Amino acid sequence: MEEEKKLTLHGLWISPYSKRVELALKTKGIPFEFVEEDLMNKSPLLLKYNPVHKKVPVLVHNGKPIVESLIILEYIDETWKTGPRLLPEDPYKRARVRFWASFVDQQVFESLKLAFTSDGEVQEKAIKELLEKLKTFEVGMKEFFPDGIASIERTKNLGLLDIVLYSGFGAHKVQEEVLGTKIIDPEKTPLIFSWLTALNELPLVKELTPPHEKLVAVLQFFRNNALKSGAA
Ligand SMILES: N[C@@H](CCC(=O)N[C@@H](CS)C(=O)NCC(=O)O)C(=O)O
Repeated sequence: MEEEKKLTLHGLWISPYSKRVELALKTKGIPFEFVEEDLMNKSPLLLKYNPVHKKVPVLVHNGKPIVESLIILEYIDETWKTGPRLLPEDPYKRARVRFWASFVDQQVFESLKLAFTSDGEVQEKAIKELLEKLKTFEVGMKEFFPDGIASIERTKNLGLLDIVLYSGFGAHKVQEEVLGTKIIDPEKTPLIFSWLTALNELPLVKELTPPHEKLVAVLQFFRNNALKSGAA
């Protein structure tokens, strides 16, 4: 019975998607066990729990698996109503948050991934598109930040959009070092820059962010492998 009440997250320390779930659970103060997966040698449990995508993260609650990070975040918010809410109560505001979370998850991440797995003209185009999409997101976010600037006060109760933005760009300095170009520019996207700066100051975020040099090494390794295998 005790075993059934366990909450387990199958994840990977470097995965931005897995980080989303860790952040959400810790923000709400929900205890869980973390199982580090090896994606080169997927565990039978991971394949059993996520037979369709075979990806992390998977959250297992009372023996039942939940997959896909955005769906997991909503499940957490609906199941543990205590602590800060990840989504607003108002249905219209919830819809707006979901819209922008999906925009970042699909559109912005797509260009970011392409920028890391390509070079030459393909990479140049991907970076250009990434910056355009970030600008679109910046303009859209004025709906949530009417002053056009974010502060620690505003971001300390992490919501869904904070988590999604952090998971993609919390380590933007690492990404900029590996790509050799600025992504989060305080001149071009001042709101996103101030937002990420505020998020990176939060003690919980600092605790969950791996050291800069370690991230640079892994990202560089990932990029080199992708280029070698002609991923783009
Ligand atoms: N849409 C998924 C993406 C998850 C994902 O891409 N996970 C990666 C790690 S960052 C993975 O498990 N990859 C294994 C594979 O592709 O075989 C989510 O939001 O959870």
